[in-house]
Order: sequence, then C-alpha cells, then structure tokens
Amino acid sequence: MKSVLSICISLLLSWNLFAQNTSSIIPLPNKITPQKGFFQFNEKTSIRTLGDNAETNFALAPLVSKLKKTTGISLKISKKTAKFNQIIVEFDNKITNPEGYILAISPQLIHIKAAKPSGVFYAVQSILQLLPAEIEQSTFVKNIDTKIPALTIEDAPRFPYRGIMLDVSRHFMPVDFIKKYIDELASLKLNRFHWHLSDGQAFRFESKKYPLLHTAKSPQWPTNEGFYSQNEMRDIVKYASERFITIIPEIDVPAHSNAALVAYPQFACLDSTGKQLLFQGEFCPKDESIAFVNDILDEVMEIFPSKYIHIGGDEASKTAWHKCPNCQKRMKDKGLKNIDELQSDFIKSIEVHVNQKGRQIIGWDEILDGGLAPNATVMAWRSIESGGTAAKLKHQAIISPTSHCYLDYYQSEDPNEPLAFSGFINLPKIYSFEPIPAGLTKEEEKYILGGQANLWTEQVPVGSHVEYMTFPRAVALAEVDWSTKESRNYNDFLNRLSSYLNRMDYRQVNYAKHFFEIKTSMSTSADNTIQLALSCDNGDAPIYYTLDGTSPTLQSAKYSSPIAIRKSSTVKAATVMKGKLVDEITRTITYNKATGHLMTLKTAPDQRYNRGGVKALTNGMFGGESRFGDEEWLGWNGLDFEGTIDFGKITDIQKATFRFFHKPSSWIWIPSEVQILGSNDGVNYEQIAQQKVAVPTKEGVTQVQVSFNKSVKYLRIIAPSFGTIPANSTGAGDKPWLFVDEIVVE
Ligand code: TNX
Repeated sequence: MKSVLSICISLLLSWNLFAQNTSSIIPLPNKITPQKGFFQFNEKTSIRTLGDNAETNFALAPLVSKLKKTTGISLKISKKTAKFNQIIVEFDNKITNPEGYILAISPQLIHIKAAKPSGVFYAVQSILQLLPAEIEQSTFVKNIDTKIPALTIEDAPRFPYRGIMLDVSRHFMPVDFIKKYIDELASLKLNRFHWHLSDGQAFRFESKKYPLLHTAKSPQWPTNEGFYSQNEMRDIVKYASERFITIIPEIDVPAHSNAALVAYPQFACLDSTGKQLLFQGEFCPKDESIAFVNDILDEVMEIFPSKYIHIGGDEASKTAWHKCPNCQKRMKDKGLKNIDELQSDFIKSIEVHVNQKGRQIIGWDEILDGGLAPNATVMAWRSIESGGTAAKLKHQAIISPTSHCYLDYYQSEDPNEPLAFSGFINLPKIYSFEPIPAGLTKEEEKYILGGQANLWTEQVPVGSHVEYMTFPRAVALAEVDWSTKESRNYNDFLNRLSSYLNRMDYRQVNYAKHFFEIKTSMSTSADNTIQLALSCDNGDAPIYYTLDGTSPTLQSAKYSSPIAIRKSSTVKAATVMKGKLVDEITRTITYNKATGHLMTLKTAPDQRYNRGGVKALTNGMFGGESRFGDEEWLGWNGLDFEGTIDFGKITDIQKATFRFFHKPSSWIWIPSEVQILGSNDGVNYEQIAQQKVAVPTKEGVTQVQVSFNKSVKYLRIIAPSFGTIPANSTGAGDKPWLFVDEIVVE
C-alpha cells in the first residue's frame, strides 16, 4: 500500500514537474517526447565526452558554472562511461544540421548527441530551461531543486543565421554590457551579433593606422565618448565564440561616415569652389577613399574572424556626388550611367579587396541599386521583398525589415512610453515575422540565411534601455529563427515566455512589460455610433474601464461587450495581473460630423502604414503626437491623398480640420496644399476651398483648418504629395511619405 502510494506521488510529482518545465523551453524545440521520471543532479553526477573536442568544454560551461554557483554541485569530467548519474556527450555525424542536437534524459542518464559542439551548447541551453529559474541567480540558492524531467528532445534550428544588431555608434555601450548582452543572445540560441561599430555620430573601432578615427567628435554628437580598443574587441570576439556567437563587424560606408570624415576630411567630396560637401556624411568615391576604407577593413579583418564583414552601404543621399566635379569625372571615365552605379562601383571595389582576404561582404539592401557586387550578401531592411530580389539573383540574404524587426520602434501604444525612433512593432508583430519572402521557389528559398532584429540607438542612451528595447521582442525573433514555421503559436509562446521572464529576472535584465497591453478596435453601426471593442492577451482576466477620464479601479465597469460611444469621450481601461490593475490605456474620442462615416479612398495607404485601415480617418481618434506608426496614422509613399465622405444626407458644414505628420528626418512631408470639393449626387463635384500648406519649421503634427459654409452630401478632400524630397534633406530626390490621421468635420 505504502509503495503504491509513493509511486503514485512520485508519478504525480514528475508529471507536475513535466508540465511546469518541458512546456516552457524557448525557442520551442522541434520535437519533445515526454518520458517517465526525472534525472537528479547531485555531487556525484559526472560528465563523459566521447570524441575529443576542445570546444566541448565551452558548450558545457554554462551548466557547470550555474550549477556550481547556485547549488554548490560541481560536475566532474569522467574518463569512464557510466550506467547512471552521468551526462554523456557524443558526436554523431548522422545529425545533419550542424547546430542540431538530440537530448535524451532518463532517470539514469543525460545523453547529448550532436554533430558539433554548438549542438551540445544548445542542448545545454535546453537543460538549463528545464531546471528551476533560480539556476540563473548569481549567488547560492538554498534548497534549489535539481531535478529535471525525463524526456527526449530532437531539435535543430530552422535558419543558420539568427541575429541581433546593436548600434554602438549613436550611443556607446561599455564592454561589460556587451558581454551581458551576448549572454542573453546565447541563451536564446541566437548565433550572430552584428556589431554596428561606426556611423555618422562616432567611430568606435580603434584603428592603429588611423588613430584620429575613434577620437574624432562628430559635430552632430559632440559629447558622446567611447571606443573599443583592439584588445577589448579581441576579448569580446573570444567571449562570443565561447558562446557560439559569431560577431559580424560593420564599418558603414560610403554614407553615415561623418565621424570618419571629421577626422580625415581629405576623403570627403568638394564642390567646384573647394567647399566640403557632407550630406549623409558620404565618402567621395575616389581611389584614395577606397584605399583608406580597405586599410581600415584590413584591421577589422585581423580582429574579427567572421567570414562575413558588413560594409554598410545604406542611405547615401548621393546629393554630394551630383555636385562634386570629381565624382562626375569618375562616372564619365568609368562609363557609369548614374549615381547608383557610382555607389555600386565603390562597393564592388571594396568587395574585391575583402574577397582577396578570403572574406565576404554583407551590405544593406541599397547595394542592390545600381548593380549588386558579385559575391555580396544582402541585408534586407527596407522591405522583406528586397531579400527576395537578392535570392532571385542567386545572392544570399538576411531579412531584417523595418516592418517587423526594428527594435528602435515603439512596442507599446502607451503615450508615456520613452521616446523611440518611430513606427510600431509590438511583441505579436515581431512574432508574426516570416523571414522567407513570398514568391520564391524552393531553390531560391535556400538563399535566405535567416532573420535579424536591429537596435539603432539614436534614442537609446544606456544599457538598461537597450535591454528594454531588445527584450522580450528578441525572444520572439529567436523563436521565429529557430522553431518550425508550423509550430508557431502566439498564445503558447506567451505561456512559455512567462517562465523565461523569471529567468531574465534572475539575470537582472530590464525587459519591457507590455504583453498584456489592451488593444482597441472600432467599428461603427448604421447610426454612426462608435463601437469600441477592448481585448488583451491576458487569458480570461477581466478588463475594467471608465468613460469619465478617471483611472479605472477594481470597482469600475467590467468590460463585456463593445462600448457604444455617441459623444466626445475619454476611455480608460486596464487589466488585472496578480490582483492589481496594470497596463492602463487612454483613448480620447472627438465625436464630430465625420465620425463613423467610412471614407472612400482613391489610393489605399501603403501596407506598411495602414494598421488602423481607412476607418482610422474618421473614428474620432487622433494619432500620436510624436509617433506615426500607431493605428491612427495612415501613410502614402509618393502618392496623393484623396478621400470622399458620404454623409448619407445633405449636411451643413462650417469647417474641416486635417492633421498631417511632418518629419523630414524620416522622409515624411506635409502635402503641398489641401483642396476641398463638394457634391450632392456623388458624380459632379465643385471646388469649395483650396489652401496652401506652409512647410513647418518643427517636426511633428501639423494641423490645417479650412473654414467655409456649405451644405453637401459628399465631401472630397485632396492632399497632394509634396512631390520630391528637396535637396539638403534626408532622402533628397526620393519620394516623400504623406501621413494623415483624422479628418474632423464640424
Ligand atoms: C535607418 S536601417 C538606418 C539607420 C537608422 C535607422 C532608424 C539602416 C540601414 N539605416 O541609420 O538608425 O533607420 O530606424
């Protein structure tokens, strides 16, 4: 009786343990098969490695050191294979994915099979996530439970390139922080750290040959100190490689080079009067500049063993090159048809040099313009499709688009969110990222190496903020890059994430907490009543709300079905976590004559900036004052805005108010004017008003009000695109964006 009972209890316990731990591994393994019982680590547990490999120690190190630190258990290397209480590591060439592993845990043994030490390292990461979260504590933990459930995991990454980029030019990050960051990436089975070492603001790479580079102050960023010495970089390369992470260094040329050109102005373009031309901080693409860049890259290649060296290539305004007589002559001499070909020629020369050293270049997707360098890998950032274009040209591509992978964009609708670059990419959005571009053949898909998330740091001054912007979004990216496409399930991910966050808590990572943010969605009923629906990813937990502008409490109205709104109102709502209200949101609705009348648009917004759809224009809600990526702002690229409202009956109108976003630094421009037309039959329109829009001196929201007195059934609004981005502005010569959020009719 007693033994039956104890078997029952231990079975129950181990199942409970199983439910708690196996379901929580991130990124989700390809296949988990539960077994009975558990393996217990203790003082006698040993490690046996079959097939010698120097790197295996690095692969096992996290387990050995974390157990030692938190429990005092020291795992010893054994020369003999045991039948129980041992971790056996075996190299097996039948495992086809070089980073794959099979982990078989029984009550007797932990058996790891992998083709390479990296596979062993990933098996170890899975084991760590089967142990209690306290294993991540940096000090001794009393009574830590060192059981892990018996199971078999067969696992391998979907993509060979799983990366995060960190910009350390805009803000310098100290060596210790970089190491902590690398540790976090490694726990997520990410294997590439793209280190953006130079940009307009500062050059962080210590060059011995050109010592002015890393000490030069860009006039744009005078107080931002710091650089990495060659020894520090070597140390970081080693630190990363022991965690199976390759560092991809980036020296960004020919643009984003103001800092380098402040130090060595002889490589900038001059106009015909001898005055320096610096727009996006471009190098003058002459032979001397190429030799200079190649010299720097030689030093870079000495320190970074990576096969791939990133040479930038993004966002050259090319305005300087149009004005520089030297560039014009070079184009003529070399038979280059346009400025894009001039950039391409520059990149190609660098590629030849890098290839001669046995390395390959990666460039941002602008390197596609004007002809791709023969062996280059494309980093697709402007769109996922540009990666598809590269693949069709039989070039490798890494996909890191602004649509899904920009960690410098907002992750919350909260108006109090710390200033971010722009845009909006929340956790479900990055989780929905699919790195394989549409329309590729199976053969072409093989050129897609994987996905990467980028953190640009213009608005990110310190390490804790880097963590806030990176996590948990990088956790989602890690799962996208590792797990099978079929297995992806956001709710399941959120469940596993909560356990992963406990681990990050012990590692003191300052991740952002917006997973339960309440989402709003609006619809209108026939009588133009707004129906405001609230939802969140917080399981069955209730949402409380108010309509009078006060913060909701546990005594406020509990949300059950869409809230009907017929007058201007302020809605506040929050959900419950551990008995407290969290993630409060505010939505202000300005109810007016246009509210709820769907506009008919001549041209749909660009799909990248159409989150709220056409109803966002007449739902009574304004977009953010400092951010255009929310659900209210709609964006058109190079196209005019034209929308028509059908009021259903003749309606008296005195004025119409429009809001446009103006942010030349992000290529966003106000329209040149607004035109208002009216009609009573929906066929014949007469012009009611026309008003020029002056270019504002400040970036942000511009409001345009047009007064008139008319009774119409249909109102048409036209706001023509600014046309072309003017010279001396970011993106000069390109198509500007036009952003509209709300049309208020009174
Ligand atoms: C574009 S993405 C850039 C960066 C900015 C970033 C801000 C890319 C290749 N270039 O220089 O920091 O936008 O999101």
